[in-house]
Amino acid sequence: SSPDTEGVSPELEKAGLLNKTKIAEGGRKLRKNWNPSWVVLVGNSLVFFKDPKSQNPDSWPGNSRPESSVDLRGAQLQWADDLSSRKNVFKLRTITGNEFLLQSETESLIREWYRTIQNVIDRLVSL
Ligand code: I3S
Repeated sequence: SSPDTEGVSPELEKAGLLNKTKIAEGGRKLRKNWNPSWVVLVGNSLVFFKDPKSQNPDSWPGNSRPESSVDLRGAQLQWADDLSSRKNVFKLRTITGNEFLLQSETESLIREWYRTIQNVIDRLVSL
């Protein structure tokens, strides 16, 4: 890392490839568009990348910047197999009314993501 960012990078909690679609923006429904996304849980945020090579915050803003990011404070998670024909789907709703579906073919993997994100949300409530 460069000297001016050393020591201030938030802790990287988890990173991996999930399928993602945004289904609402500010409470307004959007048309689904599933895409693979490199998802990084870091500090209070879930950060989405197109490029799996940029998960390390020390490389930001390197050759691939985040596509978008989500503030987990006040966010809500729920299993959402009713919202998709896909299996292993959960919905993440931000406090601003943005909604995402995240999905993996691997049940254990999506469960681990759910648990880890929920832990961060819970931790933020008590701060
Ligand atoms: O919940 P929906 O609207 O049935 O979701 C499906 C559609 O959005 C479809 O797109 P178009 O209707 O724009 O062609 C997507 O291709 C599907 O992937 C969506 O359903 P799943 O079950 O994959 O979430």
